[in-house]
Amino acid sequence: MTDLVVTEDKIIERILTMELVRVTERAAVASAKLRGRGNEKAADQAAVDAMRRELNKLPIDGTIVIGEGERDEAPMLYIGEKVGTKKGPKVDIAVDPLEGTTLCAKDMPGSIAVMAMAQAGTLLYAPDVYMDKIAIGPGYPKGIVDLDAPVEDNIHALARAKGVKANEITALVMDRPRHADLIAKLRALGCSIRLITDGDVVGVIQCAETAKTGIDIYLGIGGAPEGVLAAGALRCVGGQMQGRLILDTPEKVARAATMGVKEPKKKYDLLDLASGDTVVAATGVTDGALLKGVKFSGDIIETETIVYRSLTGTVRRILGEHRELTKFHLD
Ligand code: VTB
Repeated sequence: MTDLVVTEDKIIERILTMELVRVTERAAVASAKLRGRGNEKAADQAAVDAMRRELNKLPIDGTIVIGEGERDEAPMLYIGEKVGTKKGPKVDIAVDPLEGTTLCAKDMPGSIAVMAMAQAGTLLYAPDVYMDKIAIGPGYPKGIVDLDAPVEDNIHALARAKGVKANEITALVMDRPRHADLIAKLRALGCSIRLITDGDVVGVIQCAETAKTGIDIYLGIGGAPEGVLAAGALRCVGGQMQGRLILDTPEKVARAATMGVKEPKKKYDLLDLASGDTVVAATGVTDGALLKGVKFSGDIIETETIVYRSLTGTVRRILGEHRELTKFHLD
């Protein structure tokens, strides 16, 4: 199912797959302690601190390619920051220490701690701008939907391939005013629309698990960093995705250019977003469709983590039981 286009030199040490679990677990636990406190910044900072501490213990020579922002606006996990012990392979790291900060601050479903690791130079250096995205799950002919095709054509093509009517297709869309036109078109087709308030990393992943989630297609505009993280997971399960950065001001075009984006209007395919052996790990912070949130029960802290590895197509779910007595949260 997975696309084995990765050359030998792009394979990362598989032991690192398991190492990512600790990183997202700890970020999730740290932010979960601030669930429902109405303080997005504090919850995010807790996740950032914990993630950075754990990343720096890994035997990697890592560079943050997607992080908390540029150096001047983010003191930690900024784009370009070096992480790890430096005694190991050169890798790209993409992080969203707390994806869905609002969800966490309001104790609503769907916030996660998520990161991706891949061989250096294989993840898109996406600036923190919007990305127009389209994604479907595995099992469809390649190119059946296209970011530039009218939404009606995409839905009809997908419905035909699935052997259903257009009004039996379910699309996942972020509930934003910018999607009014898209939503109206989907409504006119009679599609079912699952609207989400935040968290489109999971949103994209959900369209690859149609049998479980009922979602056939992800459509609309979300964050570009989230797009790259989701692409890493889709590479593993074998779906299709396209994305285009929304660089609608000369400043954004210039900033993207400094990050290596030469064609501002380029339509990125899954393999442009994540071309190497990519590992993605996510731990639930609040309960959600993909993962259970962190559970505090007495001295025991329970976590659920999912890890995707594109090279092998392996998806692992890891339940953790952590004991605070062992100073889990300390160095
Ligand atoms: C999404 C979503 C995030 O930002 O990418 C979105 O995954 C995009 O930005 O959880 P807007 O909120 O401006 O629409 C989040 O909602 C928050 O980071």
